[in-house]
Amino acid sequence: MESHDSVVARRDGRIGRILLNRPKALNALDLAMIRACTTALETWRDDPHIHAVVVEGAGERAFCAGGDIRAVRQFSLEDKRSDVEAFFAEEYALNLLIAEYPKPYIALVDGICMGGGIGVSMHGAYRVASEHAMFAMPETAIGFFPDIGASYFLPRLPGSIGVYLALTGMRVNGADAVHVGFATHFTPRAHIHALSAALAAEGPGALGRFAQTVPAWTLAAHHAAIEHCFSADSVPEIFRRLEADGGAWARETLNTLRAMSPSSLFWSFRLISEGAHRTLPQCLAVELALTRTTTRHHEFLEGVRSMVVDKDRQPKWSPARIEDVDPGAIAAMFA
Ligand code: QUE
Repeated sequence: MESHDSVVARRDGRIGRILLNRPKALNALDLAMIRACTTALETWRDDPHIHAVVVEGAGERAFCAGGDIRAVRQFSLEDKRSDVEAFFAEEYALNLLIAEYPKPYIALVDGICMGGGIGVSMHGAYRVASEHAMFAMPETAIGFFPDIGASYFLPRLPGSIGVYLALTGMRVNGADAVHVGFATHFTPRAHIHALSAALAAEGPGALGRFAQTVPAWTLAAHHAAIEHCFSADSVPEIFRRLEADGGAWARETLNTLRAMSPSSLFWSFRLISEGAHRTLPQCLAVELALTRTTTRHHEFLEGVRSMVVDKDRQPKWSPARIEDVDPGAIAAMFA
């Protein structure tokens, strides 16, 4: 089996193992890693000795913190459009390969799992979360949008939780991940290593034996408010409902939303609303088309600069207020 520094792919007993191995970058996916994962999955698809695939992240902090969005911004600034296109086209093709994979694909998420990391876990049959798991789709904070097939799976999470998670970028802990549907099993970190070994020896049957009862949903107290506010049919109406609520949770949520790119809130809301009626391949195609307009947009260049490159965390959005977002400019992003 081919083996790269940043991805270690190897056979182990009855399974194929993929280790995302760039811990200093929180295992964020670059194009070489995407290609290595794709090659491993294609090699194992028709190998009768491989009964399942297990994916893990190296180090204690992250499963995978996302895609290499810093490189994408640099390509875009240098007008290297074919490099931008290759990154997203191959990343989304990997997401679809995982979704359609004929063998159980099992992600062991024992740390940060955001954006592209959710793309290489959520589409698999099984996602095991530990108490150190932290799931989030934080793209509205960088002027982008929830991609990697999120426009397919977010509108299919219970109620309006997917819209809430997409617009606020709210972090979801390992137990809550099972409640909202990011994860299928909850297994504490102390047992993840034994689970991983058992998967190689027995296959996916080991999952149930290591799964523990999920602790209570921390957002239960706000469930009704989330459903009321985020089932609105537009971003301004979501803001109006949160303002009308007036409680501490609603004010906190408004503050979170006001820090996000207003334009990004609009195009993300539209994408997710429409995704409810599309297949996964359709969603990925629409997302790929949206990368062509968003990655050139001021909001993406400024958002990645502020949150990932310079880390000043003070992005200067333009327009800066949702009241000033031009619906025609949002519609043009999808054209
Ligand atoms: C919002 C995001 C991302 C982010 C930070 C945000 C994102 C992403 C990364 C990231 C993390 C580690 C890396 C890297 C990129 O950060 O999508 O290259 O090494 O991929 O506030 O959406």
